[in-house]
Amino acid sequence: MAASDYNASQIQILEGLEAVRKRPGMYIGSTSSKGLHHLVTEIVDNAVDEALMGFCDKIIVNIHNDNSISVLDNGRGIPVGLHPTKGIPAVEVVYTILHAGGKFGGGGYKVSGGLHGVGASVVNALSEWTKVQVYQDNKIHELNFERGKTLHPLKVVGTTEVTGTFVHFKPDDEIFEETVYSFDILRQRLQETAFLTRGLYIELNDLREGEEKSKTFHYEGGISEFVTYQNKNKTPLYGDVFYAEGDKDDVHVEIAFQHNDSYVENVFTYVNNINTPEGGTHLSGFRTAFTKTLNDYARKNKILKENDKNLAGEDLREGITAIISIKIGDPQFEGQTKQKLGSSEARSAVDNILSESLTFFLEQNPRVAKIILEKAVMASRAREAARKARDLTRRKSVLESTSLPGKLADCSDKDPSNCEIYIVEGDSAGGSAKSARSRQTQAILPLRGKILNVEKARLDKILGNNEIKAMITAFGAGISDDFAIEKLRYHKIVIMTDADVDGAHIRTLLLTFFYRYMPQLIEGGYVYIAQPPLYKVERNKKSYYVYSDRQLEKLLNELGRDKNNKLQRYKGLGEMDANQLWETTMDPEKRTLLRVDMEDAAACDEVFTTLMGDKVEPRREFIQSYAKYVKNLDI
Ligand code: 1YM
Repeated sequence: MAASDYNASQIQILEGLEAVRKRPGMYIGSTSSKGLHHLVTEIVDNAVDEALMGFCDKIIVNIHNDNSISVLDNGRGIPVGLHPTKGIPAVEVVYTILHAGGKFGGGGYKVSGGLHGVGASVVNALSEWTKVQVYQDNKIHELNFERGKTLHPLKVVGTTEVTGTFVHFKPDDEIFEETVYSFDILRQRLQETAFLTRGLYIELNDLREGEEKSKTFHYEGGISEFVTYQNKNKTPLYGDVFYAEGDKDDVHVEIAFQHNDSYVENVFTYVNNINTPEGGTHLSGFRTAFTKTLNDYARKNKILKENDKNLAGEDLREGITAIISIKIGDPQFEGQTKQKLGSSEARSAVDNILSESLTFFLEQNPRVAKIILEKAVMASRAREAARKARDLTRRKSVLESTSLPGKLADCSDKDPSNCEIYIVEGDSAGGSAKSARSRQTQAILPLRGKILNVEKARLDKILGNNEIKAMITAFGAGISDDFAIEKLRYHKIVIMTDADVDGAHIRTLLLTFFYRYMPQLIEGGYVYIAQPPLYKVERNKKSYYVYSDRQLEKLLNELGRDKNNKLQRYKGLGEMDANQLWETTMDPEKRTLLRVDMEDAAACDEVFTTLMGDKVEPRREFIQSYAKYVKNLDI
């Protein structure tokens, strides 16, 4: 390769990585905690791909004391030979050139890959430093980078008996607002990956001083075990988890499900190991086949009589926990956030494989078939009752035209795109919010009692709950099947709760309610979480509001730590007067709002089952770990 080509490709590389550093959000979604954790996923995904190709069965992830992350696998090692056109080792290409990966290394197609499919070079560009070691041919090959720039040509630093890849990186604090890793977020993501990759060992070690802990995930049962895990705080209606696996049109499909005695439907869908909270063609293939196969069975076995109507899909899925995991070569995503699977071959693949294996399963397990169908019949009756109750409320609202809830302080502007509604925990905070707000565009709805646990009630009961009724009428868009987003009276729905366990609980309840009964609110990006300050620091009559520990650290460094600093920690919204509340949390010019996405809402489900489930132990663990977090904030 001529020197000028080499220089040209170097310039190209630097420009590419510079683009990532300039607009990191475009490549990893955000530079908040989410983006920070996403870096780990990007590296781990490469190791998971190696496992899916059958070359690796163990991945070790370590969180180091400086919040750097290392990932080790026992695969073949990233190729170290020169890349045919770039003239540098393939491993260096993978870590320095955008969108590199997969294909050119030879071999099978890439099935895993991060949400944005951008891979290792992005992680490298956004890290203060990165070390990559490849164990291959009894040698340890090493590369080191600083903010994406290669520090030296690939070198051999030692010998080894094993093969594999080791990557160690430290996220750049010039880029990330948050640089402290959460064991729990990584735990959840890695555990999910282990469930989805049957047989793979994943180990997570927290090596930070005072935080030392370790977890290993390994599931020979794959997604069947995932279903059992999801149902662990619930009561399953039958013993066996249904499982099917098959290939059609180059789509690999795995499906597992089991019903429990609750009334909610929990169907988790994945494409190439990535969660697709907005569903898509794989989900609709599942639904069609599930409904049709069960109705066919019910007719054939005279459980449905000639004049009976078919059972509705949603009734058949009441209380179901299901995992649908497909692997597909070149998935097409659509929708606003590009998170909904559009590939049509996924629909027919899931439909075909489920229809065939479920028909067989029902014939083999008539007792299970009977349980599912009986639950659906009950669900159908309850839904009919709910419909009647709803018709009644609807007629009532026509009669009384001013049926807005009494405690709602509405805004005067009538254009929904200008309007916001704050859902506020408690009357006292509600009072402050009412005097603080900008009357024209901000409405306040204080919630008095605890809102109902929607996971444990059917729609008819949910519609009887006062707090929920107040929200439905205030929003004006209906609920469940009748929900009509175009009738929504506010385009921002802001949840404002205290920064304590109760506040977290109420927020979870609200999000779960929206997720279950008004998912369009979350899909459309209308739901937000207010960010009240955690501290006020006063110094020489000047006050500073502080929203995170990191910010506090920074401010105290700037001001200098001395006795004249007065530090106040806000435990609840009630500790702020109307002025402070406006200035810190409600003023559209100054506040920060967190927009809730489907992934956040879906994650609530786990917290929710932990907090509200029948088992005491997980709840105690949650509250204890949360209490520790709050105590840390106090320091
Ligand atoms: C700790 C992170 O990246 N493992 C890893 C990556 C690769 C391979 C093996 C690999 C892939 C192929 C052939 C192939 C990658 N190679 C490439 C590329 N762990 C980690 N383990 N041989 C080895 O895909 O054909 C990209 S990722 F492109 F260089 F082949």
